[in-house]
Amino acid sequence: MNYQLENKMKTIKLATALAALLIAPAFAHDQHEHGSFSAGEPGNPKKSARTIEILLNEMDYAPARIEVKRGEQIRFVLRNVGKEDHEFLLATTKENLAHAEVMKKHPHMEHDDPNGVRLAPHKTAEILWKFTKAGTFEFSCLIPGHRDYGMVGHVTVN
Ligand SMILES: [Cu+2]
Repeated sequence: MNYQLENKMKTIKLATALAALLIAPAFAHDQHEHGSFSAGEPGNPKKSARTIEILLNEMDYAPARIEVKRGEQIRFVLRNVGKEDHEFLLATTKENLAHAEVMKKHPHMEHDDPNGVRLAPHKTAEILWKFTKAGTFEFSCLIPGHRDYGMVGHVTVN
């Protein structure tokens, strides 16, 4: 193989590998393999769900502690009744703390993920979530300072 052709082949192989990396998450999403969520998976709107309303305020959640059964689907109705923006990010404590570090550098990061939302004052949002794993998870507001002041709640999945 001459030098030019060999280089071309290398480029093609690299491009193929990159394409596979880009396409893989899209496939995973289509197949509902939400391996990237630490607290379970996005809910299925066609299935029944228990509604839990949670109020977001300076600087807490009400209620701040809930219990669910493994496999249960919850429709979180989130209302920001405070005067500042607040978030509800459902994950493990480990994941939220890592995320908090990123938020220190980018405090205005917007969240519109299946497991989280940022709400302006007086806004309401819903998150449909299926708790597929047993354990203790949390919801937290990672706007710098808010978590430390008390914006963290816990979900126990039995
Ligand atoms: Cu907050």
